[in-house]
Amino acid sequence: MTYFDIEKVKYEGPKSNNPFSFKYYNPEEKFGNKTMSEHLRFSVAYWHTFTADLSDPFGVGAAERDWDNLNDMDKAKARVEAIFEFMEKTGIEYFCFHDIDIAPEGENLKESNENLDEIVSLIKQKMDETGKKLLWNTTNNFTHQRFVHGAATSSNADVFAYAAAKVKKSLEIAKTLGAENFVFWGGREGYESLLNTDMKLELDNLAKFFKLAIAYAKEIGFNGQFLIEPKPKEPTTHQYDTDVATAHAFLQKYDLDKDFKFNIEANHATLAGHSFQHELRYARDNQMLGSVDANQGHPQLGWDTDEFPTDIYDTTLAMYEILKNGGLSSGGLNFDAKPRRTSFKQEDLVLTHIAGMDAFALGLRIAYKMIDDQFFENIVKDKYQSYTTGIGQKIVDDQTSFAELEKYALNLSEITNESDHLEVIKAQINQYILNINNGD
Ligand code: XUL
Ligand code: CO
Repeated sequence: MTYFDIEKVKYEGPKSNNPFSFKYYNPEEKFGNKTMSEHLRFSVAYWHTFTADLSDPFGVGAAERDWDNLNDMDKAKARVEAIFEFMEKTGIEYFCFHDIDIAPEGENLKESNENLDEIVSLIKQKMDETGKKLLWNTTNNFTHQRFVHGAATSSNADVFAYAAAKVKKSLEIAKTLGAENFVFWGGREGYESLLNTDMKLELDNLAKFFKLAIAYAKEIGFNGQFLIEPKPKEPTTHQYDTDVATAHAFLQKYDLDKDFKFNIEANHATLAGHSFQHELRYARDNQMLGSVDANQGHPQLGWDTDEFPTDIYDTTLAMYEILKNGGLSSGGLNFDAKPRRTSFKQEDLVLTHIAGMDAFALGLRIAYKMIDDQFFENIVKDKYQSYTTGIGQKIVDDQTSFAELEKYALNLSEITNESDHLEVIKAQINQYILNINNGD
């Protein structure tokens, strides 16, 4: 059975009119010592692409999928066939999933685990045949009603135990499939209201949960990178892993910061009132940038719309941060993104990924050129040059005191500041975007 009636998607360059071709993503083209494919490490998200039906709070599913009418386990198996064909045709090397994306939940935990075992062995066989790799897996500890008060932060200790059992199974799957990372997104780790919440106990428990997970990973020899995916709200009013800075402080407080990095999602950054670049920069500056959920929000909608990334301004600045980080190491660019409900055909799954891959490929091309020219570096060097000599140098080197600074200030006749010319910088970025050599 064939699910995508197309040839393998090829690079045809920016002048091509073929929607099933790459305009900017040329996988083998080299930038420095890495190919585009090695820089970008694209990944497909099982949940949006093979499990979701495009329902929203106001409407039922709209997606038309070949596996719609199959029963639970047959549907799960068809999806495995479909995702591997999809990765082959799009040239995407990685995939990611939650436990419940790949196999239906049974009547109880034991049955759910049996379903998982059957599908995981099918996935393993497909991975061995095709060489495709698991970027990360994770545990869905938020959809089922048992997680109504949270999972690791639930007020009900039975739920803490159940959530732990599910993560234990997911870690075993990660080990079996050689996952390069393991993600924790605290889907319901937060609160509806502080009026009835013991925030201290909940945060202590969350840290204990992570320590137990680390101990079990060590015990079974799973060496993938642990990642936390911050998000400020939705589904809870307040999510504990609000943003990178908050989650980093939490990790440091509980002495967990050496065991984790961050999986940064663009739409979560904007929900937190930050730019995507801000979250990447904060993580990079603290050696905590692990992986990226590549998507974008909608400027007029205030929720997590998970659109495919097409804004090249954003992808350029994201790729700038990633290149300056020396790449993503074991991480990648995972399309945690879904077609709009109006793009309901199966072929839209391919077309949306092409759009996202091209947007990041273009971002890589532009950011690479900017770094080659030391564009931002020169701007920043000029701006902060007062810290490279005299009193500025002393401040940087911890060689001064308030008394000395007062003496210095008393002797200053006048303070002169320079203009930032920020609008010129923005105009120059436009020039970079418009003048980029598209590999022609
Ligand atoms: C939810 C979200 C999740 C995580 C994995 O907003 O981004 O899909 O990426 O649980
Ligand atoms: Co995500």
